[in-house]
Amino acid sequence: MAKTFKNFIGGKWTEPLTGRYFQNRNPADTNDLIGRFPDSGAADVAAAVRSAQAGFEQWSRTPAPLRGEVLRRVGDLLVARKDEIADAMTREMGKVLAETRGDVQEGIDTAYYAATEGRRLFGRTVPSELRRKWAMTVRRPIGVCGLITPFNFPMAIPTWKAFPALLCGNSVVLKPSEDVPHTAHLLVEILLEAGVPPNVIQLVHGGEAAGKALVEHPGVPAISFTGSTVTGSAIGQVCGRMHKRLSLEMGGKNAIIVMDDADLDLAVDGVLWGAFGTTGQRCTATSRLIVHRKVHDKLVSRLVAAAGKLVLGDGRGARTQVGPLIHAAAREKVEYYLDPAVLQGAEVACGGSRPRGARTANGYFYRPTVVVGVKPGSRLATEEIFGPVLSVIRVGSYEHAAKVNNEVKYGLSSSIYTSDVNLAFRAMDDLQNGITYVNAPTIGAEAHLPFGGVKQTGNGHREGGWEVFDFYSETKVCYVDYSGVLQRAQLDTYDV
Ligand code: UN1
Repeated sequence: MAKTFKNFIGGKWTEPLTGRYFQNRNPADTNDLIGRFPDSGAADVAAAVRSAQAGFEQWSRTPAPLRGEVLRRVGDLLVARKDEIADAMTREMGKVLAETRGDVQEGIDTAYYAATEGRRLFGRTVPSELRRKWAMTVRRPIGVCGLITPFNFPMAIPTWKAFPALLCGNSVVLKPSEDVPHTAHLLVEILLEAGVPPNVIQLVHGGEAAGKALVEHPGVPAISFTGSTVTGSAIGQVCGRMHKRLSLEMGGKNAIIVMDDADLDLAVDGVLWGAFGTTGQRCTATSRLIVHRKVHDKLVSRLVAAAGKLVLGDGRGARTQVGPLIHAAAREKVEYYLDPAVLQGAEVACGGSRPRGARTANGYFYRPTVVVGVKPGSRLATEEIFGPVLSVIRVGSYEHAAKVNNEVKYGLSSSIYTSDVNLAFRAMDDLQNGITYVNAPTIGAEAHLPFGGVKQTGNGHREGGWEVFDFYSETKVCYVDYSGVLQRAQLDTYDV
């Protein structure tokens, strides 16, 4: 009998007021039922927000260095339980164990980075234009933060949002993806064990109804969302109307450019990892390969040979290199894009079908796929697929490659493989993305640098690094006039 999980609301594990639950199954073997999780509604969210408001009163007054200490303990607990948590993550999300361990590591890095920020969280002291007057800024917490997270990084992304939010003194309501509720459950257990006061963290499981109620709740002044651009715009409209602070991290159509002077061995390894790691289900995944015609055929034939050898299976298997897609709809989306009508004349060079064989029969597997002859501007070249599909576009020059890279509506990450240092620097100037890699694939962002994209990938905010603390805090300005007389800014002047 699979376990029935609860929400964490009001300082205790609680059943949903809706009385409804959804099933969480292993995408590598749908016969494996992991558990039943609450399908929460607006009343559950309202209870969570009430509790988080009480938590905010306490936590916002806790000194930031102490909040940092709690997060350091969170990091320590994640270190101690890394393998066990990674195993649970692979079971519900599908990617291979090495990758879920990396996902937990990203959470650990985020915890330790936030912990040290508790002893910084700098404001500024600035000279006043008047005598005997100080001017300075301090950072104040905002209130209850509503965090809505996706399935593909079940640990890293909730930590990217929750840890800086908590460090800044906010309380949190987390609504994780229904595809990975178990990881969120484990994370909240760890936060509580580390000493986050019970009202400060709330976990509300569920789908669209719970997410919508959180976004629309007037007691939640800040929302952070990672997911599709379509959902992000719907959230943006509500937040705009309600004057909420909003951080959006959305789609990508990331490209690796391979120039004719590139180290091709390095490029093959990079493209394979970028395109098929996490079964292509990263916002940062390499979904386009823009390759110089002089090396096109050689690179494609090596890629096709290597992609065909990748071992598919349960991510917990020792030999597995590529796990399943997250659910049936994700695989159907991949299949839709590989339909001849959508391919628009492009050609499937490898993959293009579900694997055969008993090992993959009960999961949402799809073979790593390389499509050649993709035309710039076509659907395969411009739309996010979020699966193991690489679209190859042939170009004749760096200028053309940069143009193709930029002619999509997304702008998360990009990459160039070249041995020409001048070209590498030109690419860093020209490519319209939040992140550009040189001689490395489009994935692999580190927790202590800002993460995010331009154009329709985001809305100007960044996660990670030092910039995320701006999102989760209000800047307050304090003026102290100790002259003892009325000094009127902009009106009173003094001799030098
Ligand atoms: C995501 O896909 O939403 O750079 C996050 C990377 C990871 C994070 C990806 N460190 O691929």
